[in-house]
Amino acid sequence: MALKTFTGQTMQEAMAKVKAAVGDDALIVSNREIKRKTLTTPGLYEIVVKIDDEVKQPKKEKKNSFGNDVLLKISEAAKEINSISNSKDKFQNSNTNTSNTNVVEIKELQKEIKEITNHMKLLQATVWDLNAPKRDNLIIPPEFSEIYAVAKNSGMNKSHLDEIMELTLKHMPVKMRKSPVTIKRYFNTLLKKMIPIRHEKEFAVGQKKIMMFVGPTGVGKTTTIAKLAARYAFKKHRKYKVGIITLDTYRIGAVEQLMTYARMMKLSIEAVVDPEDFSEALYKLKNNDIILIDTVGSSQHDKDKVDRLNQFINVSTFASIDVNLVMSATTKYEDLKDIYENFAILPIDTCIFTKLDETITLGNLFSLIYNVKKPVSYLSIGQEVPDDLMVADNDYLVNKILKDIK
Ligand SMILES: Nc1nc2c(ncn2[C@@H]2O[C@H](COP(=O)(O)OP(=O)(O)OP(=O)(O)O)[C@@H](O)[C@H]2O)c(=O)[nH]1
Ligand SMILES: [Mg+2]
Repeated sequence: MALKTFTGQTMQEAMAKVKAAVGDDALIVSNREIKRKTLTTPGLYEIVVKIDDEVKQPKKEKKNSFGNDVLLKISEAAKEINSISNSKDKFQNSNTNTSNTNVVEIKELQKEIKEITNHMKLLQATVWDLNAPKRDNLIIPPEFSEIYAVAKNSGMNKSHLDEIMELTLKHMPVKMRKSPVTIKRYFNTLLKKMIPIRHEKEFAVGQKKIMMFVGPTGVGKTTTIAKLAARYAFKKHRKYKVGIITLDTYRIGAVEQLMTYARMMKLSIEAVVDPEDFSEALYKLKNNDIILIDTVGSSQHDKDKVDRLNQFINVSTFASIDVNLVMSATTKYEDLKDIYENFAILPIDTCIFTKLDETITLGNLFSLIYNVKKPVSYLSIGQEVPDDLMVADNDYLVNKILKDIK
């Protein structure tokens, strides 16, 4: 008896493959949806069937040679391990001089390893002492070395890290400081408290929400809007009426990009060029619960382009505009800070970070938030519309920042 897996973009397609390969008598062991169909990618469904030995034998030949080689090696290794453990049993049972000598040798070896480990720990602490960061005569003790190194390598700004360390050392009870485990737990909790989060609130019927998305070029503003539109219109318990306005009418294809999403989701969309037309567009979409506004991406140094957005923000009379600064998590701290400072001529309410899937360090993101003290509202973790979006979660962020620490 063996198991064989068949996949298809739909369950029907996977089933057709089962029938073609094994016939009508196939015994299905399991079937499941691996990936649901999204607006932009097909689904993936899997059926596992049981096939008997006669069928399996010829098919085994077809298996790729890599799989066979690995299996062969594993089974050979298993045999070898078996024979070694058998001979070890024999040794132990025979109670000869040789086995006694072995036990003594192993004990000696264990003792030596323990001594070397102790030496290494001492050496590590000495090196740490020599290089230990000093702030206002405060020396960071060796027990903090691992957490300090991980946080520093995460892209966190050094002066922020030193400040936090100082805070930790000042407030942490002396007894707790002796154990690296409690230090890590304390540090983890502290970082979490330092990341303000804006939780997603349901809003009352009749209440309007207008959200504008601003930020540098190519960070994922339009994609995030498409994800949020789908989230509010279809994925939440209450189905909100969502309208979209795009101010990005300069670039060829930009309007079309958003139109495509709006058409797929059957949402109203308006394209606006001038601030004067903006109030008319808002009026046209007045029956929507939520209006999402896309803007043209601009370099943070193009002050005129950024400032022009203020003209649109000031036009809205029937609801204030919630301004979301979208930034990529792949941008280093100094650049994030520069982006924030230049976009801060707009009344920024929250930060959204994208492309978390494209980086393994998030200390930069932490440092920006620590510095500007604006809450994080959403995190984008991939290109898939609408699935790769999550509401901001400081547990998730801190665990990623301190990822190397178990
Ligand atoms: N890996 C990854 N790619 C993303 C993410 N969000 C967006 N992208 C990709 O980034 C590229 C740019 O996305 P857009 O949504 O067009 O970015 P934008 O900010 O609207 O760009 P401009 O309008 O040109 O300023 C696209 O290829 C997106 O699929 C994300 O979270 N992860
Ligand atoms: Mg865009």
